[in-house]
Amino acid sequence: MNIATLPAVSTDTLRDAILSHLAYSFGKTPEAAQIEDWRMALSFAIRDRMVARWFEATRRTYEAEAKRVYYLSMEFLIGRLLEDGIVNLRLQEQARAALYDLGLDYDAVLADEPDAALGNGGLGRLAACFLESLSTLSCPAMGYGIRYEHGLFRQSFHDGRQVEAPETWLLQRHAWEFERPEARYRIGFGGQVRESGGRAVWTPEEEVDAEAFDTPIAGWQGHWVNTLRLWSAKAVHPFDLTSFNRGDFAAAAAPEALARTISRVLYPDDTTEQGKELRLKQEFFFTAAALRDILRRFDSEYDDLGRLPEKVAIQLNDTHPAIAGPELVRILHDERGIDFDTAMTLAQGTLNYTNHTLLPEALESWHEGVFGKLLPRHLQIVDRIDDAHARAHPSRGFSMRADHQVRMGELSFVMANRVNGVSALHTGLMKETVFAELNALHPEKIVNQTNGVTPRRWLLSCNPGLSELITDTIGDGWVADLERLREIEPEVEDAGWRDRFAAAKRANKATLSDWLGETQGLQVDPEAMFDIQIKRMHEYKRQHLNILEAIAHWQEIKDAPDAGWVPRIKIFAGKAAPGYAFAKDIIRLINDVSRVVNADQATREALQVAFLPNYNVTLAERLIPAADLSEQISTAGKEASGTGNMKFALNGAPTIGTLDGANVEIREHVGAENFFLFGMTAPEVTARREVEAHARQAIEADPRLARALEAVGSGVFSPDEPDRYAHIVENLSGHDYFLVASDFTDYWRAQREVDSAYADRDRWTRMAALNTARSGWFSSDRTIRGYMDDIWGAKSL
Ligand code: 26W
Repeated sequence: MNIATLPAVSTDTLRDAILSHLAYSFGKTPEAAQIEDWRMALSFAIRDRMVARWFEATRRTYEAEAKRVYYLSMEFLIGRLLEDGIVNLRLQEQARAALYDLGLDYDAVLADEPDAALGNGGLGRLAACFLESLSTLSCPAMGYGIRYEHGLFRQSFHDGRQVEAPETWLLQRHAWEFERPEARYRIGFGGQVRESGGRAVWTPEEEVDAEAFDTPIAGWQGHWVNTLRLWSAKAVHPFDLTSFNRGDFAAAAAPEALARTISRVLYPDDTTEQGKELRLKQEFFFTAAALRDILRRFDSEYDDLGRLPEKVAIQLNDTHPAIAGPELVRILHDERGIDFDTAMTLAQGTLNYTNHTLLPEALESWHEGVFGKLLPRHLQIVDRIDDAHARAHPSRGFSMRADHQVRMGELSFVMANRVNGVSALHTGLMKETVFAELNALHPEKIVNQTNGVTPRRWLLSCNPGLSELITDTIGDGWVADLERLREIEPEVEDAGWRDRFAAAKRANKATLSDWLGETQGLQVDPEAMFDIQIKRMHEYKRQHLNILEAIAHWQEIKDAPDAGWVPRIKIFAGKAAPGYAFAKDIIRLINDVSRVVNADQATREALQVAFLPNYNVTLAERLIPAADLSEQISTAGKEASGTGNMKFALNGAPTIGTLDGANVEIREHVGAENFFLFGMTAPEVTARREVEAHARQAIEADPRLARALEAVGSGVFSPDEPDRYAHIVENLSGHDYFLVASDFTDYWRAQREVDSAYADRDRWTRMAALNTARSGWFSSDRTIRGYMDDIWGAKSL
């Protein structure tokens, strides 16, 4: 079968395929079918058209003895897969028409699919975008992760407070996985290590099986299909009949329940490592299973482990799979008999590590007690790795084993061939801060790979209106070569074209307004400016700076209601880690402000505030195309990159932001005149922290800020509990580590510039269109090409 053209699929063919799956795969007649049955039947019909290419990709990779890329990640924030499959196979028209013929609404069938929420935020979504780009670039690759039974918790609000509930995606049938009972590996924990015959022999005391579930990941045009292999934990002996026979049913079921715990639920923390043993168990479980699977495949092709670095590139998505270093050395040395130094060198030639955060509390380090109890042999190997590195670098001043800890950042760095940051600023800060000494010892190791996002999901699929205009203007080559968006730039000078651009945005805003009305009871004027901040809740992301500006804005509107304010709706969405009280209080404050401001008849035409519950990939796809303003307001030096910022720019929403993470590069690409910059730079942030009472000073210098804080502190938004937010005001007037007070005045200034720019519709449309035209570089295809060339040495087939 030649790979060139996909067999054309007509509406009739697809409709018949849906009907046959409905009957033969789900045993349903059209009359009896539920919406889920139709969704599953359509999904199977689409999946069928991926399978041939999947087999082809596997066969060609073996045939070419190609170097393989393995992406190890604790998180894959996939979202929905049906529309992504339809869009990548270019079957929208046929799918929509086929369902229409069957009396079904395309959007309603798609909306029945639950999100695969197997991630917390940026790191997990990046992994999902990377897999799609790896397939689009026909790069032989596999993702390895955990098949959590429960993804990121469902968020709802009770009296404005976040309430968490278990996420239950697997309660509905899942069309996008193939169970692989034959791909099953025994994973051990705990136990003893003893010497025999000059070799260390580890005898685990607890064992669990890792069973594979494969998901096909199709790229653009479905030319190539790679595999995402997720491991599910299964009991070695699932049922204890003896206990059952003596009536102890709980004991009988215990083994199965205990084993399942390992892949039961995603840890909902995205910045603070909890040091929980189960988390380390999860990290070792999927990493060890992945290495087993990788070496089984390698052994099936090659008989010289010396070629491992030549044929295999493993990417560690942050330190979460860092145990891969010691585990690979253990297998090569303890099991395969390769001497320690060679085993270490082979591992170092195969592994690479991406750092996604500089937040000290997010850098994983395990107490040697917890680590040694669970992984006694690995602790010994970490010590030998640390000793070997110390011997090679006697002048070094650090140890990965300081203070009875196992520091996973340093371990990953030492065991990696290449270490990369995720934006130019972040990579620079890595060299100056957390990895300064290691960078000095290994100046060649750290490289930058600025993040990217897949244009298929984040433009073509979620914004068909704008995509159509672009394709009408420059053809559809941009979908696989996003920097071709530059070709629309000359059209921006044409008033007619600008009108079509504005009309596409306007239509998206009308669609969102209808949805906000139907689902949130919000009456929103699509003419108003849609000002959106959507991301995980965290102090460094400064959602509290945003709501403080909203409060000051509201107060100013009340002072001068007829001052010709630009109507604006501030939309927030984002989850807080369940244990992160301050972030949860910011959510509650925003909901309290929203209640008061939206009920204020005098001001509600000019300003509304809304916090949408249960932010996830699908909600992002609904909000971003309708955005006018992208809020990227983190304290400079704290957001490693950001990827939402890229999605907004691509969808024609200018940014108000600081010089942080990839904002710096977005501003360079779109032009300073198309970016609303404010705030201190990273070096200024460091200097400002040294200033005595910096927050108090800022508040005294800005009566607008003082007044807004006063309102929060005195209970204007919590009349039934006036001091509900006293601790937030105290923090922002005192320690204010993230410099909300010090950046407020400039943020206010920038927001007023946004108002005047938005009021000049033609100027705004130009800025918005130029953001789209000049953001092509932020495609994850460009990012993956960088990894292939600079880190993996992998080729497209
Ligand atoms: C141990 C708990 C934990 C879990 C996840 C700590 C840290 C994480 C992630 C590294 C947090 C994360 O998602 N980082 C984000 O990664 C994105 C992709 O590179 C960046 O764009 C964001 O700036 C960064 O915050």
